[in-house]
Amino acid sequence: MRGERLPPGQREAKGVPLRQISAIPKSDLNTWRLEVYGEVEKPMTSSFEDLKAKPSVVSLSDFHCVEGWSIVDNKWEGVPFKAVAEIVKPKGNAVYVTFECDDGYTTSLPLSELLEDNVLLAYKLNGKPLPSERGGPLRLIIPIKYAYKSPKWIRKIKFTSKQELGYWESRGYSNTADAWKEERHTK
Ligand SMILES: Nc1nc2c(c(=O)[nH]1)N[C@H]1C(S)=C(S)[C@@H](COP(=O)(O)O)O[C@H]1N2
Ligand SMILES: [Mo]
Repeated sequence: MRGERLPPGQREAKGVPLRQISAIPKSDLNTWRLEVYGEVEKPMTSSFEDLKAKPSVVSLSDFHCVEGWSIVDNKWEGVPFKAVAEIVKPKGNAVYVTFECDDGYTTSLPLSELLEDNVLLAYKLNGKPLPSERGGPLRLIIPIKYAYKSPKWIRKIKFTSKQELGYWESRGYSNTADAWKEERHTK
């Protein structure tokens, strides 16, 4: 129900829980590069400086883990995903996008859902540089989905014609993961 503050079955978290499949990766911003490739006309490699020079937006949203906790009122700041899509020019057969992260984590989403205004490649949280434990230097934020669709430590973004199943999605978690429809597990 959209009238409720939190999606069904969610409670406000105490503190800020962290979730990752292994150790928190550290990276050197001077040598860090984001690679955008796959089914695109203009593959791109960006330094952190290049990304920060692009027009940024601020988006306030709540954050929902499939385990049942939510963190409300997060002020994320970064580059809208659709701005990156406009630069790399997806080919006609690019229908999905896979995110590849420094810890080996992966997740994927339909390109159409990534083009919504509130989907960000975020590098700031609540006015400060995104801390490494929260996914810095760069994470995706897609507020409508459970948080396993918001990958931390993104290093590569791959446009694909077929959907590649992500880490949790290949372990029984929903591939659509809409928090408001309570899509937690594979049916
Ligand atoms: N790279 C990476 N991103 C990830 C994960 C992960 O293990 N590795 N876990 C996901 C899950 S299950 C959740 S709940 C959120 C947790 O984000 P937080 O640590 O900022 O609270 O990150 C998501 N993104
Ligand atoms: Mo999660």
